[in-house]
Amino acid sequence: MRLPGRITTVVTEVALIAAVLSVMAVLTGCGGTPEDTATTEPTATSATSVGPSTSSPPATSQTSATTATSPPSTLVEAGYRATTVITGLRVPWEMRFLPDGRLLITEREGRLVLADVTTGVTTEVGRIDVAARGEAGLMGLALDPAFPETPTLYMTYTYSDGSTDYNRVSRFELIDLPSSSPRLGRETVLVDDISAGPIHDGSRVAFGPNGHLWVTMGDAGDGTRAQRKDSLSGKVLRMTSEGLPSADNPFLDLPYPFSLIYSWGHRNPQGLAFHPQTGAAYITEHGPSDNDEVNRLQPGGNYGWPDLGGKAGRAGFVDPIVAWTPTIAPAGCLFYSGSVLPEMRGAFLFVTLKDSDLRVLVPTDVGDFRAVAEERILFDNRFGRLRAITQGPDGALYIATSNHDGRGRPGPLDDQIIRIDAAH
Ligand SMILES: [Ca+2]
Repeated sequence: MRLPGRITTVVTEVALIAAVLSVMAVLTGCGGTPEDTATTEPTATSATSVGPSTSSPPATSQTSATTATSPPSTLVEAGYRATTVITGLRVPWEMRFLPDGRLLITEREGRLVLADVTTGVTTEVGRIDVAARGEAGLMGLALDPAFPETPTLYMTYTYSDGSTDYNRVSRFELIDLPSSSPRLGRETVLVDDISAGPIHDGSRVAFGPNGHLWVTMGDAGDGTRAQRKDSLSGKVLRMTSEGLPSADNPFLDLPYPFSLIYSWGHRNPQGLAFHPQTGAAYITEHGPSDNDEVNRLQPGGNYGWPDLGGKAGRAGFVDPIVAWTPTIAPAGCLFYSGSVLPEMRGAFLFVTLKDSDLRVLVPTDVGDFRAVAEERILFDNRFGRLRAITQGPDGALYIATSNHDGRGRPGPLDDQIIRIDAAH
């Protein structure tokens, strides 16, 4: 939208079939969701700590953990149809489809939710005892590559040791997976004691090619950490599913856990995806007031923060593929590989928080994304802040709003999961 020198297409509205509707029906039909009592906005100073043994919102119980939603609303724009499929979430941070088509969702305040995107029904799977201060809390989520034969999850979250907050990467068992009410089981901590803060916690987690587990970590509010190799902050980490450094990691000469570092000089990477052909990792990254970036990761690469931002062209540093000033706050990303939206195949897609839209970066070469041929902007300011995106088994896109995160203006349906497919 504000990208001089680049082919930028602001997609305009073609038809507005129906805006948000049935609002009252949703509100009156829920019968009290677990979040009904949480009426205060999260702020940088408020602490939310929820867990199995601590005080939970009063509405949380076995019988009220399942919530049904109203019939969906639909919005058509530029040949795409956006349909609200899940409502009433609180800051959904990551979503992953299970092989059976159900959608697993982390909420930043600590809840893990299973959703049926065909019925709108959500079920609480468990709660993590998180320190949900500012941008921190329960964040990244990945399924084991052998799921469901190996029914384990990997999550990143912020916790408190009583005086200080840290981020960690943990593996969790998922119990009674085939049932309608699976629940969280035993936790195994993989990486611990990573600096955390109310801002810049990174924490996107995903399995890449060859079974490597990748984790993004922000600078946790101190940019100098990004240039220090005795800190895991401001880094992208690569490890085995046991939390050990991958065998060909670039800094194996460093003592554990710093041997987990794959790339460095990052400020706050909020998106992580892998190229379907080359397998290369890509991140979206938040700049300060300038130079939000999309980066193609190289092993051992220094991406500049806090010394450099954007395309600085400095020896010893890796430039981004593309940078945005003013900033847009890019978040979850993916390479689209479905058949429902054929014109997006091979494109790099991401959602933005600040600019509140869906971006499509068409690469100059779909075989290896190194430059942008065209940037398209979809559903600009239609749903508010957007944090997560995933591709469904049906080939449709699913995006999640983040309007309850303290920086948005939540509507009655928020936060929502919205399916995007072709309008015809
Ligand atoms: Ca950079």
